[in-house]
Amino acid sequence: MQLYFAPGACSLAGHIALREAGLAFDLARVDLKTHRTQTGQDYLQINPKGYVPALVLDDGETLTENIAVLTWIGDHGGLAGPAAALGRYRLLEMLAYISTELHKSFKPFFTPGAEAAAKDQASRTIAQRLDYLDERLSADFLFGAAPTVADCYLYVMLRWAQGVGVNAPARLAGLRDRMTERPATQTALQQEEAAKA
Ligand SMILES: N[C@@H](CCC(=O)N[C@@H](CS)C(=O)NCC(=O)O)C(=O)O
Repeated sequence: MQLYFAPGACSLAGHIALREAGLAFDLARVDLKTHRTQTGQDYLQINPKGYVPALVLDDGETLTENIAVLTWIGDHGGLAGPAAALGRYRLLEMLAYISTELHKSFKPFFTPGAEAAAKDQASRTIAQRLDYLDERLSADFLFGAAPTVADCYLYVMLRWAQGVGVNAPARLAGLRDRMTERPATQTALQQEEAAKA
């Protein structure tokens, strides 16, 4: 299995989740400007959408989109989702919220030449969406005492928020710090940092 990633990008969520799950995988770094991997592969042949993540499974199938990649890792890596009756749907609901409402709100920060007003508006939107999650957080992680793939994704968003100067509300800051301390996260961060060199 191979995870195509760019250091610090949203693919970090899948990277941490794969480590949390203890699944065997290789990493392939993608240059998002040239669409080449570090071994010179044309990334557009792997994911014609051009963006990360892409997860190439052992049978050769390629999965893209964070929601699909993370759901697959959760299902195959024994990362328990929420136990309640609607558990699987609650997890998908959360992944969709993080992907389509939170992740997408960062767009002005990654758009060259975006105006300051667009970034200010984006910061307010991100803060509102983090507040929504913070008010509902009642345990160490989104669905209880152990992290799910949704926590891995939220963690990346919380790192980005820090990077663009949006303060995480207290409970979410605690979740971010707990995720940072986990060995899976530490290894993933070190590997992605080393891949920049
Ligand atoms: N809808 C996609 C979005 C993925 C995405 O935004 N990837 C970014 C990195 S966080 C990327 O590769 N951007 C480069 C590009 O769009 O060319 C998903 O959820 O997987």
